[in-house]
Amino acid sequence: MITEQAVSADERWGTYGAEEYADGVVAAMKLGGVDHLFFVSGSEIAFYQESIAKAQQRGWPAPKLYTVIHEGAAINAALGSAMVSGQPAASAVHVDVGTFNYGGGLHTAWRGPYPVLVMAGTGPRAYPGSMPGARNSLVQWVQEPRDQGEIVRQYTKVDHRLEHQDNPGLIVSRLLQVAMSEPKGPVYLTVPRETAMLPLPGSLRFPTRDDLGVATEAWPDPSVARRVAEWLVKAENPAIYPGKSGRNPEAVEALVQLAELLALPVVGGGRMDRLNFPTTHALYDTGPEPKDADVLLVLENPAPWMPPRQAPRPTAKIAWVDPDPVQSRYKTMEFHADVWMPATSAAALRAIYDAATGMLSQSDMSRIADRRARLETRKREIEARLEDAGQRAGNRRPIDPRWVGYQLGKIMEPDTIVLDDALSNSDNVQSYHRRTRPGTYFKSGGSSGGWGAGAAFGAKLARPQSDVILTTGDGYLMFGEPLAALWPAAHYKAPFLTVVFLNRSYSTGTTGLKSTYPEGTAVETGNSEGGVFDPPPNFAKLAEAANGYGETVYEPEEVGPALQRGLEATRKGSPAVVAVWLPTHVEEMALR
Ligand SMILES: Cc1ncc(C[n+]2csc(CCOP(=O)(O)OP(=O)(O)O)c2C)c(N)n1
Ligand SMILES: [Mg+2]
Repeated sequence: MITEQAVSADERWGTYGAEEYADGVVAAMKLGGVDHLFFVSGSEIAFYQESIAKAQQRGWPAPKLYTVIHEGAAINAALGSAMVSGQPAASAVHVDVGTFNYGGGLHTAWRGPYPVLVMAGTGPRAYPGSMPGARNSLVQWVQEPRDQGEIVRQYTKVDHRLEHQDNPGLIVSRLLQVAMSEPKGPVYLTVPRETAMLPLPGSLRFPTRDDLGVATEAWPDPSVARRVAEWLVKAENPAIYPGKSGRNPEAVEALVQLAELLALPVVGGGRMDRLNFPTTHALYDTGPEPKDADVLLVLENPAPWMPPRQAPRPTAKIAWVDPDPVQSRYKTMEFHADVWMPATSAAALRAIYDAATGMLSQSDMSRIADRRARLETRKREIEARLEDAGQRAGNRRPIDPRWVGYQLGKIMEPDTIVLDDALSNSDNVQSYHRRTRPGTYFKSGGSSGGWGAGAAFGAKLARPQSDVILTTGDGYLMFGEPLAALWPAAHYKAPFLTVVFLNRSYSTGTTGLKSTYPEGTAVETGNSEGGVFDPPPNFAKLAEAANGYGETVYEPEEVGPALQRGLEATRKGSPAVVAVWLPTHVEEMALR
C-alpha cells in the first residue's frame, strides 16, 4: 500500500476518493474540465473503464467514457468537443500502435491548436506475477518502444510517462494547466498499467487544474497598442486579416467593436479557421487585397497571403497579433511585421480600441464615414452577385457545386454549427452559410484530411442543442475513417449531417496535377490515375452501415429537399450523410 504521505501532497489541496493511481488520473481530468473521454479499447488501458465505472457508482468525479472504434476518430472527437466547449477534452488509446493511429489528428491538434489531453497506455514491463498490472501476454514484449513519447513530441507542448513517484492527480492537473494556457495545445500522457494499478489508501490529495491556475491572457504594451491605433486611424486603405481569433467568442465581439469604430474591413476566406466576424456584416470581406492595403492588422493567422505575389507594399504598416510571439511554432517564416504583438486577439483588439477612441479628429471621422459608406455599397454589390450566381447555379446539369452551398445556406438556423472540410468547395460553403454567431463555423486549423467526421461528433456532444453540419470533400471524408465517427454518433445520439461534395476526385491529383505540369504528359494524354476514384464508394450505404440515414443526390432540384431530409433525420437522432453527385475535377475543368 502506498500511503498518502508517499505521494507528494500539500495541505491546501483537496482530497478525493481514490483506491489506485488510475482513480487520481480520472478525477483530475474531470475536475480540470474534461467532460468527454474518447476511448479506443486496449488490454493495457482497462483501468480507465474500471476507474470510471467505479467513479460512477461512488459519485466520484469522472468524465463520461465514449466507446470509439478508431483512434483517429477519437482524437478528432476530442478536438471537436474542445473547440466548441472551450474546455479540454481527452482521448485514451492502446499503447504505441494506438498512438500511431491518432495519425493526422495529432497534427491537427498541434496546428489547430487545441487544448486536449491525448493519452495512451504503454506496455507493462514488470516481471509476470510480480505486481498488479505486470506482463501477462506475449504481445507485451513486442509493444514496448524505446520512448513512446518520442512518437508525438513534435506535436505536443509536453509529454509525460506516469511513474510511481508521481502524484497522478497533480500530473494530470499540471498537463491540463499547460494545455489550457496560451499558446494552447495538446499534451500527451502515457500510463503504464502497473502504475495505473498502484494502490492508494482510499483517497488522494492533489491540486486541480484551477488550483494550479491557468495563465491569464497576455495583454499588449499600451504604447504599442497606441502606435497601431494611430496607423489604423490615419489609414486610407486598412484591412484586418483574422485566422483563428474567433476561437475565443470575446475576440469576435472585440473585433466587431474596433472594425465598426474605424470602418475597418475584415477579410475572410483563405485561412479563416473560425467564425472571426459576422459574415453578413457590411465590413466582412469587403476589404482590399493585401498588396493594396496601407495598414494591415493580422490576427492569429499563420500565413495570411502568398508571397511575393500578394505581399503588401514595402511602405505598408503591418501589425501582427499572436499569443505565440513571432509564431515560433512555425519554422520557415518570411513574413515580417512592423510590430509583433505577443497577445491574444481579444486583448490586443480591446487595447487598440481603447487607444483609438481618444485620438479621432474631425477629419479622421469624416474619412472613416466615407469609407464605411463605400464598403456598405460594396457589400450590397457582393451579396447581390452571390445571390444571382447561386440561383443561376441551380440551372446547371450536372449539378454545380455552388448550388450545394446555396441550398445549404437555406436550411441553417442561426445557431447551426458548420464544420468545413470542403476543400475546393469551401468557397461555395462560405459564400452562403451566413454565420454571424461566434462558435458557429470551424475549419480544422491544420492541413490533415480526416478531421471532420470525428470533430463533428465531438462538437455535437459539446453542443447538443444545435444542428451540426459537416461539409466535406469526398476524399477528406475518407481520410477520417467515417464509419468510426458515424457509429458512435448513432450510438450516443450525437447526430450530425454530413454533406459530401461527391466529385469522385482529389483536387490535388487533378487540378493540382495540371497546375504542377501544365504541359506534362499526364495532362496531354488525359491520364488522371491517382487523382480520380470513380465510381466512388457508396457514402449513403456507409451511413446505413453505421445505423444512420444516407442518400445520394443526382439532380439539382433534389439537392434542397435531400439536405432537408438529412437534417430531419439528425433531429430525430440519426447521423445522416447526403452525398451530392458532381462532375469530377477533370470533367469540371472541361465544363469551364
Ligand atoms: C491525411 C491527408 N492526406 C492527404 C492530403 C493531401 N490533400 C490535400 S487536399 C487533398 C484533396 C482532397 O480531396 P477531397 O476531399 O475530395 O476535396 P476536393 O479536392 O475534391 O475538393 C489531398 C489529398 C491531406 N491534406 N491530408
Ligand atoms: Mg473530391
